[in-house]
Amino acid sequence: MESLRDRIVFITGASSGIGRACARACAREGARVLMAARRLERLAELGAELKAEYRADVHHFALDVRRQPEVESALAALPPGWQAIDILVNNAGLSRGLDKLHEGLLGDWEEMIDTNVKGLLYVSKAVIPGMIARGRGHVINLGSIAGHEVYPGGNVYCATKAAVNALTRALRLDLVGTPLRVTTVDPGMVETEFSLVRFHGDARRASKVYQGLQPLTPDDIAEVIVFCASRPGHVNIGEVILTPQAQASATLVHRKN
Ligand code: NDP
Ligand code: 8X3
Repeated sequence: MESLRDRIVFITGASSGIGRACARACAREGARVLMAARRLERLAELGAELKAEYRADVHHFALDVRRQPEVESALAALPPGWQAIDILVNNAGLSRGLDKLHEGLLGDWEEMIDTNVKGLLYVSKAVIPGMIARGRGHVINLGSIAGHEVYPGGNVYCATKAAVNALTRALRLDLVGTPLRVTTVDPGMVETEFSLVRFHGDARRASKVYQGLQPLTPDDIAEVIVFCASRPGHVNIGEVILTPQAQASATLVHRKN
């Protein structure tokens, strides 16, 4: 195992769910944690917690990954001590709606494609050249089992996560000959704000998604991310798929009652 101590880990979407748990786990491991999301007040709160609990070195800034100029300028404007990012966790992402394709909302499609695909590309492009120049770096993308299988109503979300899968594999090819590593972590059902966002704030519908089974927790995913990031430099974990024990596929889930 290689220590994450003093490594700079940049996590997009650190204001909630998996990103938030990842920030916490990295801080616990002694990493320096750089956090971005749109909800600044949540990042400030989390940063204060991590400082108090782990005496962590943290820095946060507001970022909408869909805005390319903003992504570029925010990363270029990082304080000098925060620019040498070692590990990029491309976590910011969302689903919107579960409609049949021919009934889907254009706004939902745009938001998913702009965030999950284009946002991931914009952030990657802003960070990876520095990693190459410094001769070290690890890109960890949050994919999904939705990138491996489709399910009814998943259409555009699944397509964005299939794109994340393709981009992860393509990036690994493009970086061959450099010391950089590229990983995709692809969970099944994780209880976060994901379903609340998918159903546009309908909490009752969101809670039904996890009824009758024990879903993964954000901490479960964060531990996998820490594991991938802390392998010795010659080890590249390409892809990790993890689901709740009761979930056999994107469409086959065993629920009690
Ligand atoms: P949450 O809704 O809890 O968290 C999503 C995070 O993404 C938030 O911090 C949100 O921050 C951020 N985000 C969304 N849009 C943007 C944006 N335009 N710019 C910057 N940040 C943004 O969901 P999860 O933690 O579950 O999701 C994290 C990742 O994990 C996503 O990529 C998701 O697709 C993936 N995933 C989730 C699974 C699940 O079952 N929960 C399973 C498989 C993969 P803010 O709103 O403050 O900007
Ligand atoms: C989230 C998992 O199955 O709800 O990516 O699409 S799923």
